[in-house]
Amino acid sequence: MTSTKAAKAKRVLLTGAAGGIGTMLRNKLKGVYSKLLISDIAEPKRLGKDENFVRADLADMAAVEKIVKGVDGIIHLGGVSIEKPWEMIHQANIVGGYNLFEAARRHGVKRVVFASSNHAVGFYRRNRRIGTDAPVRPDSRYGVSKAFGEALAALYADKYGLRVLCIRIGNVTDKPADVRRLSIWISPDDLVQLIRIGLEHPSLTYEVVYGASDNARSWWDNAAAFRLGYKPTGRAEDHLAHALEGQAKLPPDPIGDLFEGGPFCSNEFAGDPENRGS
Ligand code: 15L
Repeated sequence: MTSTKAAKAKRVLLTGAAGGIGTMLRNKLKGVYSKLLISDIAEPKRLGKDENFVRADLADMAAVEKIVKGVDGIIHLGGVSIEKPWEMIHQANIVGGYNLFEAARRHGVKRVVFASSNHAVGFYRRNRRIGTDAPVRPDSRYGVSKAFGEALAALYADKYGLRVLCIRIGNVTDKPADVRRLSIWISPDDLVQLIRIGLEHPSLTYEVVYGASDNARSWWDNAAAFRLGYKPTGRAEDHLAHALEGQAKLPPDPIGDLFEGGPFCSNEFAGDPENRGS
């Protein structure tokens, strides 16, 4: 996607700007959307002089309304991004997610790209291939919060006309870190491509897609993304040696290895693996 004048002129808010993905994407997004406002609960470590940062706690509606006011589109990466105790997930992802969508509605924001996660469907078994129409099977409280975010996004799209793309992100890094990531990896450039589809595609209303590159071992049918014109350029298998090297450093995880969510599934697992998952 080349940067058009219209795209450049959009006022875009990026939440979660100090987090892992936010840090990776800030510069790339700045090249596309020159009016990029970035926000997080804490100031990013290396904040560029030309970056427009406003601190906001997503659990504080008044603060969220302030950052949302006057923007055309939001890339919502903010919140807790791994498994944590319920109170933390509840404040940042459930209350924070609601505040974000509700503030967007109140201020007439047109589009939201919601960073969902593979952990909304982590309890599917690895021998299955699933589309985005498969029912959610969260593998963690974190995964539940992402399923909640997708449902919230659907409500705001269907009832209030917000245009939303939910991206079930696999794992964003320069190279896949281990064998599981060979199936779910997405390059930063491919993620930017999906974000741009969410903020710019003319006929998008509400869609869930997988945030994955062109991975030969993928567990996901990403037809919904391809229909929107997504053309991933990253290929996990090009980094096989790197992934195998990373895998060799990991402890064995026989339960996690059964399911797409890996360690998020084996963490706190107290069930019978024969009867669990789908
Ligand atoms: C996620 O959703 C997390 O945010 C990230 O830290 C990774 O754990 C990733 O999933 C993954 O599944 O590898």
